[in-house]
Order: sequence, then structure tokens, then C-alpha cells
Amino acid sequence: MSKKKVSYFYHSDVGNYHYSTEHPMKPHRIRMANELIKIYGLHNKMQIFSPKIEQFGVREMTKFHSDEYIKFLKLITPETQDQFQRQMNSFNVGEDSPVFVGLFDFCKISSAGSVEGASKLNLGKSDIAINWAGGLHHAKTDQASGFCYVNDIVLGILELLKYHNRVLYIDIDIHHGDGVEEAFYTTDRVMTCSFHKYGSGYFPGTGNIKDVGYKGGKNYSVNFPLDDGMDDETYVKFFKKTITAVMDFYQPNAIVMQCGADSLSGDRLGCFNLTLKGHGECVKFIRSYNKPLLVLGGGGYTIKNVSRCWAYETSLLIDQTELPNELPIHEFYNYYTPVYQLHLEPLYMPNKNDSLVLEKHFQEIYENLKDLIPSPSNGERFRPPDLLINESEFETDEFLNEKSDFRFTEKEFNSQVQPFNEFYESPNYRQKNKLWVKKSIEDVVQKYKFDSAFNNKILESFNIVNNFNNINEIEKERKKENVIKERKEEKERKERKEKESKQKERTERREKESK
Ligand code: V1D
Ligand code: CA
Repeated sequence: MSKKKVSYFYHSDVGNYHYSTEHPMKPHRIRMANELIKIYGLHNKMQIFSPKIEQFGVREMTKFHSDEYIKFLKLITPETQDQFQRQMNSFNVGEDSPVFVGLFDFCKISSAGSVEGASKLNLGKSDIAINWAGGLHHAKTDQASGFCYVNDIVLGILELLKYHNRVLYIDIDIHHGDGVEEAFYTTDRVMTCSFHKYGSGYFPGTGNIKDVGYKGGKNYSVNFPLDDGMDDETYVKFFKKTITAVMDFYQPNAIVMQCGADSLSGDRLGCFNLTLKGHGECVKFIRSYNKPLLVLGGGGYTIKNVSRCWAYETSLLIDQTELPNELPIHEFYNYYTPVYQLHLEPLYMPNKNDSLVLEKHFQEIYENLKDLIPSPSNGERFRPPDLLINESEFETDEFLNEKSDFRFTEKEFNSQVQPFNEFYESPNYRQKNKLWVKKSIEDVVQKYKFDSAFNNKILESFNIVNNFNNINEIEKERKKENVIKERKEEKERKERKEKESKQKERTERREKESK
């Protein structure tokens, strides 16, 4: 394998954040991985960056998330959470995704690393970017879920889409990558592909093989459901077959890989039987496609295995020859008791995955993929013209005040090459700023006096019905259905009550009469 420019994002504070004593998510595992990476000397082969969290905040996060949700994450503390019970429920913050000290800064570290990584790939400054603090795949536009608050993956992909027409997202966490799938469910600009345990109420419960995407995104979501005890040989075989088909038919320009380590053998929340070799083989396979690659962390709850896994995968990504299996002595050496070695042995457990069933799943996925129109093509790109916004006015989170109505600064507009036909915005932004789109087109047209062909391009690029719009439509439909269902249930309840009280009256009357 050839040498590649690898960027590694690590913030020295990340290990200090603490969900709670009983909570299985331990950010300390990222510090442990970093220590292994250093003691094996892997950091010498990469460019090391600390995510610039001072320059990352509400504005960056609301490119996907709603303003209200991000404002809430910024404001909430363990001391004040009791006063915000309604918001806690509505934003699904609580048991799985609790409020802890420094929550918002933790989200910044995770997200800034992924977005900066994507930016390095965009600018050709790196071939591979690694952010083990990222990969928080369950977070939704306005809800936390499964230990995830801000979806760094969606933010990273949005950044990549500024330069890349088609982005492939691959998720080998044992849980379904629902937040990322949902964000891009109706677009062909991103293909999502998750391998996960499915069934018996396993979290999050989504990721059926029949969930393939919707409208313009139909067949651009791939779900491979798996069962307990999955071993290296079977996993790698079906991973490679599926990814080969995905790569052949989708031909992405960039890849994002979520490497959740809860799919490893002996994970506290997982039920697969993979070793570092099997998990790592998938990473190596993706690397071999030589596409701009953003590699992210994710789940993983037996922390000594998480750090082993991500250190080993870092070595694969920098193409370091085999690491010594004996772990070098370092600060966290004692965690690796009783076997102070890098690699894991599989456990003696049955593999409940029947190869014939997996083959049937693969065939179903293949059938959906083979009919894909190879789109969107590498067509002409539209670079938004120099715009309107004076950067200094928009450098702080002040933009969220009602008076401010732009999401991109002049510098951003000037520096990014935005693919033709795409414009990103958060749903709230659109609601609040419906007029802005129209006004800015008029301004642009006025200011630059474009010829009509170019005008049409601008109009198209701004008027595109984007994915979040569709997600809103689906959400609206869902809400409508719920209201109808609730009304029906209410009516049935009333009727039942009336029937019961009539029945009671009749019984009482009969009792009186019999006396
Ligand atoms: F065991 C726990 C102790 C304290 C708090 C939470 C948990 C816990 C274990 N498993 N929570 C879960 C999962 N939640 C549920 C819900 C509770 N029910 C009402 C449903 O089963 C959540 C598992 C999240 C997995 C996250 C992830 O590994 O996919 C991940 N990837 O990137 C970041 C996290
Ligand atoms: Ca997964």
C-alpha cells in the first residue's frame, strides 16, 4: 500500500469529560488510544492537529442541527437541568444522553475534529483524516440519542459535499447509523451503508434491510442486518462483497468511515465476536480504494479494547508494518490486564449468522444497487460568487439573534467550491430566512449582472429542494398521522367509557330491581 498524507485530530481535554460513573460511554478511552498511538511511535508518521474549538460553535453546528436544540446544549448544566425538564424531554437529553459538566465543549471537540478533517481532505492537504473523538452517529437535527448530541459525521459530510459530488458513508459500529442515514435519506449525494446487529429490540431498532432511502435518495441507503456472535471471517467476507458492489455502482469521490469498536468481541454493550484483525481488515480494505478518507470513532464500551482497536487501525492507515503484540509500558499499561497484548482472541460463542441468510441479504442489496443511475455526475461546478456578507459581523454566535440572517460568511463563500445544484442550510434557518434566498438571488443578479444562463444556475442552486426539506415533509406526515391516530384513540376511549358507564347503570338498575 502506498504512503499517504494522514492528519490526526486529537484534543488533550477530550479524556476529561465524564458522562457519569454508571454510564458506559467513557471519553477517557480516546486518551488511552492516543497514548498507545504515541507509545508505538505512530504520531511521527502523521500530521497532528488539535481541533480549533474556539472557532467552532453554534453557527457551525446549526448547519445541520436546529437553533433551539444547539442553544439548549450550550446553556444546560447539571445544576440547571431540573428547571428545563420540558426541553430535556423534547431534546431527548436524560438517561442515555445525560447532561454532564462541559457537555457543549465535548461536542465542539468531536465535531470540530471531523469538520476540520473533512476540510483537510477538501483542500488536498491530506489523503486520510482521523478523528477518534468523532463518529457520533445517532444525533438527530433536534434530538440527542444513544450517547450522541451533535452529529459530527453529518457536519463532516456536509463539509465534504462542498467539494465532492458523491460521498460514501460506511458504519461498522454494532449499532445502526440512524442519524446519518436519516440526514441523507432523500438525497443521492450521499450513500449510507451500515452493518449492524438488528432485532430483539437492539438499539436503536432501525436499519431494516428494506430501508433503502426515499424519493431522490431511493436505493442510496444500504442496511446489512446481522445477528449475535458475528466472527471475523464471515464479517469480512460480507463487508468486502457489499462494499465492492457499493463502490462499483456508486463510485464515490470521498469516503467517511465510522469505526465504532463496540462490534469487537467482549464489548460491554455489543454481542459480536470480531477481533482487531477482522475490524481492521475492513478499514484496510476501504483505505485500498485510494479515495479521500475521513476515519471516525464511535461506540466502544470495553475501553481497553477500544484503545487497542483505534491504535491498531491508526497503524493500518499510516501503513505501518505490523505493531509488536506486546504492549509497550506506558501511563495506562495497567488497564490491559491480564493479557498485556495488543491483539484480541475471539471468544468461544456461537455465530448465529447463517451464511445462507447473509447471502440472501447481500443479493437483496446487490439488486437495489445494480439499478442505480450513476448520478450525480461529476458535472460542472458552481462556485458561489463573492457575496454580500461582511465577515466581521458574523464571527460570533451573535448571528443567532433575530436581526442576523446569514449563515455563511463572505470568507466561507469565497473559499469554498460548492457543487452546482446544492445549498446547505438547517431547517430553522430556512424557516426564519425564507426571504433571504430570494433577496440574495436578486442582490447577486443585480450586483454582478449575470447573463441569463448563469442566472438560471444560481436560481437552480438556491431553489433545490434539499434533503432537510424532505425530512421535514416526512416528519410533518408522521406528525399528521400521529394526530389522526391520537384522535381516533381518544374517540375510542370516549366510546369505551360511555359503554362502560351505561353498562354500570344497567347493572345498578338490575340490582335495585332485584332487591
Ligand atoms: F447501560 C447504560 C447505562 C447508563 C445509561 C445508558 C445505558 C445504555 C446501555 N445501552 N443505553 C443503551 C442504549 N439505549 C437503550 C435505550 C434505553 N431504552 C429506552 C432504549 O437501549 C443505547 C446504546 C447507544 C449506543 C451508541 C453507539 O455505540 O452506537 C455510539 N456510537 O457512537 C457513539 C455512540
Ligand atoms: Ca453500524
